[in-house]
Amino acid sequence: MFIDEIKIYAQAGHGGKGCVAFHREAYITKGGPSGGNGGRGGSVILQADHDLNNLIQQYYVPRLIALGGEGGMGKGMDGHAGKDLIVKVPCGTLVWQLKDTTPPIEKKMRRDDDEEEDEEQSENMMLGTSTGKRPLFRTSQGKSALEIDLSKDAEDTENTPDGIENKGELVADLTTHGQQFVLCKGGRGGLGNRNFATARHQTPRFAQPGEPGSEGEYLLELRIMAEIGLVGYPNAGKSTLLTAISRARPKIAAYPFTTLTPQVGIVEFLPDYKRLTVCDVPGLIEGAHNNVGLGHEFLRHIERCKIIVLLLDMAGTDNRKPWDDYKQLLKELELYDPALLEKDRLVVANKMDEAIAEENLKQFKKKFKKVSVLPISAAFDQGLEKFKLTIREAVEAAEKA
Ligand SMILES: Nc1nc2c(ncn2[C@@H]2O[C@H](COP(=O)(O)OP(=O)(O)OP(=O)(O)O)[C@@H](O)[C@H]2O)c(=O)[nH]1
Ligand SMILES: [Mg+2]
Repeated sequence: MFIDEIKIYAQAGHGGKGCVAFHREAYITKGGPSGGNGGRGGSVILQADHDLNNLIQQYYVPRLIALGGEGGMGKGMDGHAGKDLIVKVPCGTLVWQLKDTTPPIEKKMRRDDDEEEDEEQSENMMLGTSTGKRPLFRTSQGKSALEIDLSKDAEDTENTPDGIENKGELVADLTTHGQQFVLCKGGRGGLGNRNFATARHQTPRFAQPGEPGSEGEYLLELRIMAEIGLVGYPNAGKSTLLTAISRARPKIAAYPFTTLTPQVGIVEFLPDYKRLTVCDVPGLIEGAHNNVGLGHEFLRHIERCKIIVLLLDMAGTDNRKPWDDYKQLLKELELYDPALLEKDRLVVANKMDEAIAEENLKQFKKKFKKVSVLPISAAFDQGLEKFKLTIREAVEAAEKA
């Protein structure tokens, strides 16, 4: 299963409470306050990891809850801090905050304030209109029912920033291996009573409670970090090309939509061992923006690519025309995000081993005189060295720009 978007709930640990205690020891009278501090709560931390390629772990464990801190103890002993919960996510994960992380206690206090204001307002309303908040019963055909204004509820639910449709606010983008982001910070531990002893108040019989940790709902979205994105119609040979130039082994077959999830391969260049990552996304077809085929869903994975390779089937399998495919692919990319067309593009003609391909390529060049096309045959290893060199040069040029 490939998961690239998942909603999670995270809650940091509560701080431990401070202790009220007094020192007791033989021959020491009035030993004074000795309550230790509570430990801080554990935080929920996201850490980017290049060994992961999707968010499947969060699919199985969508509630990330860190441990609380221990309370303080007598004899001046501080409580243990709660252990941080470090959650590994793939590089390229974006974190969207769906709900605020205000500690529940603050929320409650705010809510109480609001309620007081509401009560004042409703009193005014009651004075203004006689019906006020009185329930209204309607009778029809001998039956009576309470009238409820549903339109108000509908407005409320429309405005709430909930659900995956509304992504909320972007709070982090984890791109490099080892990068950490504190999703929810653990609550502070409370101070024990020994902190409150003063010359005038030598026996404080109070201590602080720990503070609650922050919590919230988040949406994790994976946008794969690859330098090159392979885009093409189904059966164009994207997976065959990826297999030929890297050690990735995606499934290859002569039917459309063989590849159902994005696949990443690493191309290694000798003699300097430079590495480039290539991402093969499931095929696009006409109307993908209307969710035809696998739709636009996987195009998010080429958003971060430096180069987009448009792979065309020059043999025109399934009676398709390469020039129509080319136009359609550009149109679908534009419909997804016009910024994709501003990226550097490389047009590659595949299946040049087939008889009809030469003729099609000539016609294609006639129709698009300004577009330079690189002919290859992925299945027969033709033109692949040139392809690898071209993508390397293009990536280096894009990096310099
Ligand atoms: N003759 C010829 N056939 C090829 C070439 N490259 C790929 N094919 C064939 O085209 C078919 C589809 O190849 P895939 O690599 O699965 O195509 P894809 O673009 O990944 O397709 P989807 O995953 O369905 O989007 C397979 O039967 C391949 O053997 C080529 O250079 N020449
Ligand atoms: Mg494929």
